[in-house]
Amino acid sequence: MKTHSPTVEQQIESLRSTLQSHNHRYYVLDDPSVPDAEYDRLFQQLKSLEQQFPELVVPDSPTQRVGGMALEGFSQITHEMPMLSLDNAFNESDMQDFDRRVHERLGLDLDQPVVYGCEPKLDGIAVSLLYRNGILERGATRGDGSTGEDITLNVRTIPSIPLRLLGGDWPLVLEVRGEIYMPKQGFQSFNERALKQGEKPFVNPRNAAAGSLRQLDPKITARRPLEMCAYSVGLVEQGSLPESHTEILLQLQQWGLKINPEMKAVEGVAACLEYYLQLSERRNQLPYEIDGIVFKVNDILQQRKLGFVSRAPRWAIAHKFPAQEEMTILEDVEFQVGRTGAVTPVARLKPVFVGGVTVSNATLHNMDEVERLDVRIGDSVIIRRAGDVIPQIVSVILEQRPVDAKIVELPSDCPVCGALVERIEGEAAARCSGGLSCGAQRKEAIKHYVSRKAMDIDGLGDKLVELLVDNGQIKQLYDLYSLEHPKVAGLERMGDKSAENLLQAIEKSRFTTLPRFLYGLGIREVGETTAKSLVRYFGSLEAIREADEEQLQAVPDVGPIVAHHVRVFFQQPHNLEILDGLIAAGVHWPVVELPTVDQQPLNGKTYVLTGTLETLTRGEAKEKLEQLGAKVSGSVSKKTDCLVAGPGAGSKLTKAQGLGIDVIDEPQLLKIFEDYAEAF
Ligand code: 5U1
Repeated sequence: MKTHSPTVEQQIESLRSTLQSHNHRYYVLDDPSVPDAEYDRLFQQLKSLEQQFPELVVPDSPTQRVGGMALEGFSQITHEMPMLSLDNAFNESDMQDFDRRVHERLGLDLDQPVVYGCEPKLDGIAVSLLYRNGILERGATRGDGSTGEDITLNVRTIPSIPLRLLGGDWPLVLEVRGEIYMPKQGFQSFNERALKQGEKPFVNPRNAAAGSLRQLDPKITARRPLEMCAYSVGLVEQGSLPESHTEILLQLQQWGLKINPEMKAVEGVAACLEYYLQLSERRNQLPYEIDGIVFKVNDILQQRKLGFVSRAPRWAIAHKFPAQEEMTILEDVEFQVGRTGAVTPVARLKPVFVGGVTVSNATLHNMDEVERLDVRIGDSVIIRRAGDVIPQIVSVILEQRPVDAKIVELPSDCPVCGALVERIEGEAAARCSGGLSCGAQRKEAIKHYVSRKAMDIDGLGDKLVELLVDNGQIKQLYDLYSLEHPKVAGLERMGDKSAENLLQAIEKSRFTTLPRFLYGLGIREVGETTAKSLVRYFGSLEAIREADEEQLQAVPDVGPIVAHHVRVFFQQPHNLEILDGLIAAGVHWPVVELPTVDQQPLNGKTYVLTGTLETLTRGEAKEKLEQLGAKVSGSVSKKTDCLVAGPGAGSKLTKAQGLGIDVIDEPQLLKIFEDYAEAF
């Protein structure tokens, strides 16, 4: 049979529907079907064909998401069907009342359970998307419910919003309603980038979504990590939809829209309350912010019978979670001194109930943050407490600033020891210059030294350290090892047995490992991993102590800043005196045997790196592999033992597969590093 090559129109159409389907799998179903590189290749093919045949470009082509000029302003649109809001329930009894009202209006007995559709209430911006003949025609904000703003150009840039619906059989006119939001991860990365570039970060993901949609230039919106989740329909013409709310959402999903994966139908109000409890426990693990659960009578006929009251339907309710943001007054700012001398401003607040607990303190991080927030004592502030995160001041209500609001000033002298407080250029933290002569730094240094990952001295908690420093039993770290039983036993809430146990634990800590000891010294920027790397490289404390910054930087993981801090630490006579004191007190460790070349686990193996690595740079991966004895080569050959392939890997991967060479991905490479670190 004779075959015809496809026409340009057919090629273009095929590329469009393939790209649309990949897009749907990636952004809507979170289940990518092809590597990014393949998507990019198809996209470029389509773009190039469209450039050659501009008359074939259509607005719903995947290449046309971002385009056009910035607007002068948004035009107003009228919602053909008003966009409603929801009544709120704040507790179980509000929910029971809602269910009772539903039963009464439907003429049902209370023992006949109503079926409710349940789903999280996303903390974003409500929008309407109008599809005509399956093609996205208009996107609009909710506005006041009757009139909103035309944000079509901006919604078109959001990858989880289909420009044309999938499948067929859609109504001629279909208005989809839902929430545009910024997932937590995207919000965090966006703010980190903004802060790095000296720009103002967003206060929360909701404001970030609102701010992003309010952009007059769609190119800016396109760069924001926004998503859209559908939760209902508005206008529907010439076509029919299923008879229950949850089935309608499943139908929208079939047409390519994203719906919430937590959506489900349950029977009766008790099951609604159970759903609420279960989701509130998982709230902090969800990848997006939610502020409650929405319950809707599932049967559309029952919804019609129930109708509306003012602007809210009688068939739906939002059961809200306790607020994660509240307003309160900043009563004072105090300064705390940490282990490394960092002088940190801490906000003392008028107690306020937020995120399920009463909050009276919040961190202000450093003076840059105080200045960025422009916060003054006496100000009304918004406090946020999400999950177990330390409460934060997110913004100041400037309109409510009292005339006598006091500017927050960094003290010139340390509030604990009186030494000068210094603000070093390029560093966010201000520091007390008192070093270990500062009581606060000494206490923190001891707490760190005895902590689990360092010397692991059981029974020596923070309170006891404070007591021992305050009553003069410990002046320097090494005094730990000359504590006397009667004096310890005489301390508040101690006694003979606890004192004995504590002294035994201290005794036991004399025999440790060099990485633990090094970490326990509390050198700035030297965490557990860096301590291990230093020991693995130099083998002894003497060698680390003598190393200059250049030699230190030869250690994997050690850059100029860490090298500088290590060098400075070992240059301070005071620190050397403490070190020698600890060793004189009997702290010791086994001699570290540096692996000889033939003991290195990857000795003689050749690795090749290709594609993108997500958690490591190429340089870091190479360094670590070399440290394990491997040779890292730039090209694949018969001599290659293993190819590490990240996303976007191309010809090297094909070649390695052809030669039957082992191929691993980044997580497998990390596992090799981890296994070696454990063996160390
Ligand atoms: N999940 C969900 N959020 N939300 C918000 N469903 C839902 N329904 C809403 C609103 C305003 O309104 C209904 C009346 C359609």
